[in-house]
Amino acid sequence: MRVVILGAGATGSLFGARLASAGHHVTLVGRPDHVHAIRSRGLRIVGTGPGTFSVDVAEDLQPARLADAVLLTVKSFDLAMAAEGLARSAPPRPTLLTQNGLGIETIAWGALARGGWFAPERTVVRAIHSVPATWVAPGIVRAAGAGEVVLPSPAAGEPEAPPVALFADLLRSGGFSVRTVGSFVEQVWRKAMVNAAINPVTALHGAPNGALLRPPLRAEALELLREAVAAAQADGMTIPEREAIAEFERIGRATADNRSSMLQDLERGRPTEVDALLGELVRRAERHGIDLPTMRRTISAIEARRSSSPPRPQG
Ligand code: KPL
Repeated sequence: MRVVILGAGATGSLFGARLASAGHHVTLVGRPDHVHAIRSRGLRIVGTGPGTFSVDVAEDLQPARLADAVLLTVKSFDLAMAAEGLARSAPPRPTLLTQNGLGIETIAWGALARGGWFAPERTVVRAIHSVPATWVAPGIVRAAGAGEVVLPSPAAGEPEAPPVALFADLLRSGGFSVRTVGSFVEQVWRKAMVNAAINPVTALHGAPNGALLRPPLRAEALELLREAVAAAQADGMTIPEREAIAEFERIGRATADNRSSMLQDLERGRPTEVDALLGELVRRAERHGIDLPTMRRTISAIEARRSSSPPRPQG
């Protein structure tokens, strides 16, 4: 299959390497330094499933015109721009979204429609994933375990349903563990809650995900998780606190050696997903008259940290 991956950061590159090793023709669309490194030395994966993989690279969206499938793996804050650019460059293609956060598909549908795709909800599939990937340097990404991809159950007998089976088969062929669930919206909430607890605490303390399973950081993460449970409940998504904690522990263990995406963003002096994750929860809670003070403080702390650390050279 011809697969184009739009957003060749750590996650997109790891997906690309795994799919290339399964024999797919992969093109990574990314930043110039990464593209040049891969062009000259191949894409190197260290850690779990190491090797050097042969993928095509591009700095523009031309390859998407002939793609059988597109993985849109940019961060949530770049999603609207990337999706609109995709739709302006290529006819509708089966497209997978991998971003963290709530309401991601609505952002993508709107942007794809602005770019000219008709009824993008028929071609776009959203994934929730915990595939642990860390950026090492241009051309090099570390995989720290297997992780999991969750997709919505394919809608049986609906001719215009999005192409879930295509992505489930594609990802499984690359060795990913894929689960399809009927209660996908609830899964999105569960993952958003876990991200709201893990990402900022690891980012502020420079700690790997596994450090949050033990004192003293566990208490800090659980305070955020409790506020996320309150936001979910206010928004009509009843997820008991003990289930949220069990999910936090499950993902924390599965990605124990990983550095969260927010920690990596801060370390690289890049924008973070703090608004898409914590900001969105605060706004949703506020609509129901509920204040989330720990989240508000944490957002300020992340923003302060980001503005005090000058952007580092990319790599
Ligand atoms: O989604 C993640 C992220 O870092 O954004 C987890 C699952 C926490 C893995 O690090």
